[in-house]
Amino acid sequence: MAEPIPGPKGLPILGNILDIDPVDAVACLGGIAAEYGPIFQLSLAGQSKIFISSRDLVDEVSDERRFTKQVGGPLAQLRNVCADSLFTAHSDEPNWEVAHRVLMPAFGPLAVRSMFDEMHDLAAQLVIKWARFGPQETIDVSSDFTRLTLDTIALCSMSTRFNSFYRDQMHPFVGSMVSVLQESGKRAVRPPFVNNYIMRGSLKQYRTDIEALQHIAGDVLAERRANPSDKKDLLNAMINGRDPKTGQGLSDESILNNMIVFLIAGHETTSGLLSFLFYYLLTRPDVFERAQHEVDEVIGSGPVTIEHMSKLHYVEACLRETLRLHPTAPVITFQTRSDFKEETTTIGNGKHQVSKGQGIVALLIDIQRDPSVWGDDADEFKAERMMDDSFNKLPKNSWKPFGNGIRGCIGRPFAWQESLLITAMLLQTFDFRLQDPEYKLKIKQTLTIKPGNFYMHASLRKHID
Ligand code: MNH
Repeated sequence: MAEPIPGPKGLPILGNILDIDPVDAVACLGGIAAEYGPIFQLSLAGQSKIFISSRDLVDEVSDERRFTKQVGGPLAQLRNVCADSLFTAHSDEPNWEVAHRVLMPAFGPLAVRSMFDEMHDLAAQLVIKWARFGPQETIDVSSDFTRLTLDTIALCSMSTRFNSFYRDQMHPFVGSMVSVLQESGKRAVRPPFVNNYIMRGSLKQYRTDIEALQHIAGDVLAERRANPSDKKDLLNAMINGRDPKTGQGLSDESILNNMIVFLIAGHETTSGLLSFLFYYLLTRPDVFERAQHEVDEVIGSGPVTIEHMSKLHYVEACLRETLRLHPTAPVITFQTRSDFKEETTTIGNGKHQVSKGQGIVALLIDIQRDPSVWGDDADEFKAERMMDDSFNKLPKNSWKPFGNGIRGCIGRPFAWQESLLITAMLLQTFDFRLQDPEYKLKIKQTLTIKPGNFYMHASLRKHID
């Protein structure tokens, strides 16, 4: 017989909204999981959500014959910005399939290799900035990594230079994007009547920011149409690509929506990954030494090239372990497929019933620290468990920072190459120290997570002249 799913009692109308601290919602949800167990239920903004936090449960909902991605919460709000883009489309929307097939080759390993020189150009800008700063200047780690990842996705996806390293104020796109993301997060936990009738000031600003994003993307597209090039970037892939199955191309609207989505999905997650990685490198001298030693062995003091990328095995293990402890996109949400025949199905080995359309939120931080997979030292950073041999033997669905199946991250090879490259260049060039040797990791959350108030110093290594 089905057992009810436990959870804290909510208040009428607002449901459990007061149980969630928006500044660090994920930690709060982890706290509720510690009290109620690996599956619990909450009512948020009038909707019931199931939360899961064990590997076995996420393994069940990862079955794509029964379940698929649910576009709910903040993602559903993001549809106000980019409609049925790759990231925000429901799985049964026709534009998702078409965009997926058109864009897969453009994000494939070969295409990403061809972006190496542009990635290198921007990575070098960061290296030069920190070198000119000198060892006394304070580096705001996440902020400079955000400049890097944002400029990289803008250059590689639409051949536009945001030049973030040369401005105090970020490019206007960034301001509007940050506001839109924050507001989408807030709207997701407010009832619709509050969003649309009470918060009129916020709504007006939200609309202004959305228009600004569409306008900037629209200018880039118009410029490319006026000056066509044969460059193999993502914008040209969207303009010229045809779906091999239907022969369809992407409409201009769809191109704009996806351009905005690449910039949104393609920078904060990678910037957070690099920031958390540096937190571990700086607080674990043994890890730093081994990673820097590998860079010295593989690359030496010459230029970093594409051929080096597949040889940095320990650095790669550190990136994987960082994403295990701090999946920078901390939740993914599932529901039963729209073409699933039954009205209900079960999870928890037949124990709990879920009905069609019920949202199931996978708490990746807790899932990826499940002691039944990782042992009692699950909370510790141990890159050894992520070296190729062990990584390839992990139980399936125990490490999923890039999401699930066909709705998983299309930008993974892109993010990986970008992260390996900048890490190699930084370790080759600098030694680092924390600004505050007593720094304790704080998590700052928007839609993604990153370390809060994390500052460091960089000094040129002795052998570099
Ligand atoms: Mn990315 C989907 C994590 C880098 C573009 N990405 C996802 C999902 C996760 C994710 C998790 C699934 C979301 C969901 O189920 O709702 N992404 C990451 C992480 C990094 C990352 C942890 C970096 C580290 N992503 C990137 C980059 C790009 C990108 C870089 C673009 C260049 N991601 C996407 C897109 C999707 C996605 C687009 C949606 C794919 C789809 O649904 O078809």
